[in-house]
Amino acid sequence: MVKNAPKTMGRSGKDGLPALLEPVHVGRPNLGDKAAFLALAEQIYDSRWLTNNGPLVRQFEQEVAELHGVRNCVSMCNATVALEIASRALGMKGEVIVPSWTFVATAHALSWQGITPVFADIDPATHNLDPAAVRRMVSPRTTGIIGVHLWGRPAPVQALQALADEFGLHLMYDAAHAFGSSLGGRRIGGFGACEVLSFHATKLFNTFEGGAVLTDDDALAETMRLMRNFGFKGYDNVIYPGTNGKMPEINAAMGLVNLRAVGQFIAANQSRYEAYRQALSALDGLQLIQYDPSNDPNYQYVVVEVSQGPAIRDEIIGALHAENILARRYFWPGCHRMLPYRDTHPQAGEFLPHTNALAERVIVLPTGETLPEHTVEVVAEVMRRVLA
Ligand code: T4K
Repeated sequence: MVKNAPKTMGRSGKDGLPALLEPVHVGRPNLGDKAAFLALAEQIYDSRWLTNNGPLVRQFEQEVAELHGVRNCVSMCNATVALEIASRALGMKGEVIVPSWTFVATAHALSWQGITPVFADIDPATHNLDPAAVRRMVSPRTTGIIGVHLWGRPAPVQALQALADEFGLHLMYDAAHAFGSSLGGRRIGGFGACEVLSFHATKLFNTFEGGAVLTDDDALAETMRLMRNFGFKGYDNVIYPGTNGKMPEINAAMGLVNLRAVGQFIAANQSRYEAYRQALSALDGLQLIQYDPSNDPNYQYVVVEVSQGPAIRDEIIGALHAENILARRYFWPGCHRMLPYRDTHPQAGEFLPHTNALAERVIVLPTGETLPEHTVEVVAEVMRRVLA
């Protein structure tokens, strides 16, 4: 918590200090019970079993699989490696269609393996892949689609599945943002051939670093278990050119503790989201993204669109930073305008009008349990000032 933070707003205050004395971040980690974590850390230390499919990893995988109602949870060291392993295990190659409007790891996981990510545009109302845009990008070299449940809001799973079936493509999801979210009562994690979760420190639910692939396909899960452990099938028997994607025990310990607090993390996010919604509702030219409560959103991302365009958006961000509120422009400028894609796909932007437009409008605001209470007021005041 920020201590002794003045209630006065802005640098215009008489002391000239920022409204928050310590920086407030997007992505401050949510933490469960410290004593429970330390007890597990001690257990790991005493047992001298630190990694390589240890008992806590196995327990963690079982609990995550049960929570999501899937047969297999294959834990990994992070979601980027999980995306690499899952796409490789599915047999994706050539071209794979992804949104450009995502964290760059979605695209990098493919290009790292010599697969070409082909960027399809989004639906500006949902920020998720637009199935009609995906259809336009299918070519004879396309082998798959990776949908992203951006901000934890479900991708158009039925339409994407229909496209995958029509063209004979592999379909998987980057569900890095979606822990705890569902679609019509069904948890995200069970769609497509498999789904990848991120347990990075900045996510709703973290294991310090970490990730997992969820799937009902036992054979696919078995292949991914081989791949994450150098291709070893038993002692001395390597049957595949694998990598090292294993989750250590200490990460699983953090996961087991944080699993018990997920409800509390979501409740804290939801109350901050509601506070932002009320505080920003009176401001013209701003639009807070909407969550459908029936989908049990995790409210981990507070995303605002600024209709006046990039100059005002950037002015707001500058003014928030001046008050120690470190708002972000996730995922500006879009993967297609980052290297290497800017060079390898110079024409990509022509197919991405909604991505390009949204990239100039978004602001992501801090939220979560540690958010100092008056941050929302300060944010609203700063925005009112700049918009005026
Ligand atoms: N797919 C999607 C859609 C993703 O969003 C991500 C990750 C991935 C795949 C890949 O998942 P992993 O391989 O990471 O499991 C951050 C995260 O590093 C990244 O995991 C996340 N998405 C992305 C949205 O955000 P940066 O470069 O913006 O992080 P950084 O270092 O600026 O941290 C964000 C803020 O969080 C900082 O202002 C400070 C705060 N923070 C951060 C850490 C690590 C803390 O307070 N404590 C911490 O320990 O990428």
